[in-house]
This record gives sequence, structure tokens and C-alpha cells, in this order.
Amino acid sequence: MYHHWRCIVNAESTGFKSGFIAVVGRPNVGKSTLINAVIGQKIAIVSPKPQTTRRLQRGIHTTAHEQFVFCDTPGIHRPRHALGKSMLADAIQALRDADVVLWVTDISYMPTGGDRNVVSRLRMDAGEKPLVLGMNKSDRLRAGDVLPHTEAFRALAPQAAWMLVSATRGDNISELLEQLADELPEGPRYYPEDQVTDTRMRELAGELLREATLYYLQKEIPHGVGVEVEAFDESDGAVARISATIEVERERHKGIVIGKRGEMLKRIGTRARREIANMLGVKVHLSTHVKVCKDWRYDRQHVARMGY
Ligand SMILES: Nc1nc2c(ncn2[C@@H]2O[C@H](COP(=O)(O)OP(=O)(O)OP(=O)(O)O)[C@@H](O)[C@H]2O)c(=O)[nH]1
Ligand SMILES: [Mg+2]
Repeated sequence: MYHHWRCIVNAESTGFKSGFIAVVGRPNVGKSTLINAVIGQKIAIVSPKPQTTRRLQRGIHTTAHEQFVFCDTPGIHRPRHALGKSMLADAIQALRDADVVLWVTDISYMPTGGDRNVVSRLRMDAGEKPLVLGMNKSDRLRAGDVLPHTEAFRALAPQAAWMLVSATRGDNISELLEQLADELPEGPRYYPEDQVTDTRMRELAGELLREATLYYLQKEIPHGVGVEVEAFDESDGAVARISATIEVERERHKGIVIGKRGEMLKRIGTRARREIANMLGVKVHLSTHVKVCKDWRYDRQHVARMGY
């Protein structure tokens, strides 16, 4: 009966393929960079610091024959606070909802405990779903390491198709897309073809301000930066008025973000404003404030209030 029904659907099919691709891996391997490279614009923020991505974000790439819905996820790690728990939960949800899984690794290293932890997650939450292994940062791979590194990763997922890629250089991205397309089921166009993300611009603006803060202060203030966008007004077509608060966990961090005579906050604001203006295609007025929320990452309610 079931087979019969499948046959009818196939007979009437359009040949269009689509699906949700969970992009997972340990922190900092380049998942967000890779998705931005595919989409051709920044829809997910990036930093050299692990645990940059904090919640699930979709990046959509549509061609004449396929629609790839990439689900960028926080790096899979062992959580130490409420924020970490919510991040891991997002990655797990993406695995459960996915049609295809793209496991991203940093091929300039041999597999780490973190990579093996990801493999057990894949086993638990993605079961038999098609798996593609994107071995990223190939630009950093020394010639003598190619074979030992690729073989060590392939041994962890013998069933997976794999590809060496460099997200920053754009190497082998279209080849990787072909492999993913092979695994996509037939399906509808879930999103209009010109839509590249389903994250609201208001949220993306907050993310770009967080990225600018990480850019200047990733060493000084490792993880505890949150951003809340209080106002986002695009009603004047020529200029967007945005007001946002950078939340830090310590009084000391507040001083660092503001800097001497406010210089650091000014630099952060300038960089964020440029990125947001780029994204929106209009001028941006950005006013920023800094607030201390002691140990907010450990406070489940605060984490939820921030939308994580
Ligand atoms: N050399 C090199 N660096 C890369 C490549 N892809 C990403 N990076 C860098 O790796 C760092 C982490 O990139 P992200 O895209 O933020 O990594 P992620 O996996 O999304 O990290 P989390 O969100 O923290 O899990 C950034 O400094 C990127 O510029 C690559 O192909 N080659
Ligand atoms: Mg990321």
C-alpha cells in the first residue's frame, strides 16, 4: 500500500528537490562561515572564538532545481551554564528535524574528543539520516597531513560522503553543494527564491553588534556578551533607527566595552553600524548602551528572555 502511494507521488513529481540541512560540528570549525559562503552574504555572525553561534538560524540557497535550507547551529559541546544548555538543545533539535546532516570539521587537526562527542550526538539524534562530511579549513592543511587527517575523520563516519573545503577561500563549495543535492529528497520550495534567511532583520542587527563586540574584545571578554535590541525603526525609508544594549557579566567588563572616554564603544558602534547598513541597504542610526547583568548566562530566565 505504502509503496503504491509513493509511486503515484513520484509519477507526478516535479523533480524539484529541497530539504533542511542541519549544519553541525564542534565549536569554531567554520559552520557559520561555510553557510555565509554558500549564501554569498552574511546571515550568520562569525568570530575566532568558540561558541559564537547561540541559536538556530536558517540560511536559504535556491537554484533552478533545489532549495537548500541550511540550519546553522551552535557548536556541540558539553554545556556549563543555562545558555550552553539551550545552545546544545538547538543543535539537537536541528538534527532531529533535518533531512540531511552536514557535519563540519576542522581538517587542519586530527579528530579531537570534541569531534567524537559530535559523532555520538549524530548517532543518538540523526540516526540513519544521510550524512555529508565537510572537511573545512583545507587552506590550513599541510600536504603531509592530507591523508592521515582525512582518513581519521572518514573512519569516524564511514557511511558519509565527504569533501575537502575552505569556507574562507570558497574552495570546493559548489562540489559540496552537489553532494548535498544528491541527498536531498524531492520537495517543495519552502521559501520564496530570493529569501536568504528567516531571521528577522532586528535580530540580525543585534547579532552584528555582538559580532563587532567580539571582534574587538574577544580576548578581554570571552563569552558573556549579550545584546538586546530595544528599538528598531525602519519607518523612515532612508534611515533605520536602532537602539541596543550590550549586556556584560561583570562591572569590570563594562569599563572594557566602553573604554577610555568611550573610545571602544565608539569603535564597536562604528563597525556594527557599517555592517548593519550593508545588510539593510539604508543609512543606520545606532545608539548603544552597556549594562551589567551579573552571570546572566547561568540564569535560565534571563537566557530565555534574551531569546535563547
Ligand atoms: N583558515 C580558515 N579559517 C576559517 C575557515 N572557515 C572558518 N574559518 C575561521 O574559523 C573561525 C570560526 O568560524 P565560525 O564560522 O564562527 O565557526 P563556527 O563553527 O560557526 O563556530 P561556533 O558558532 O562557535 O560553533 C573564524 O575565525 C573563521 O574566520 C576556513 O576555511 N579556513
Ligand atoms: Mg557559528
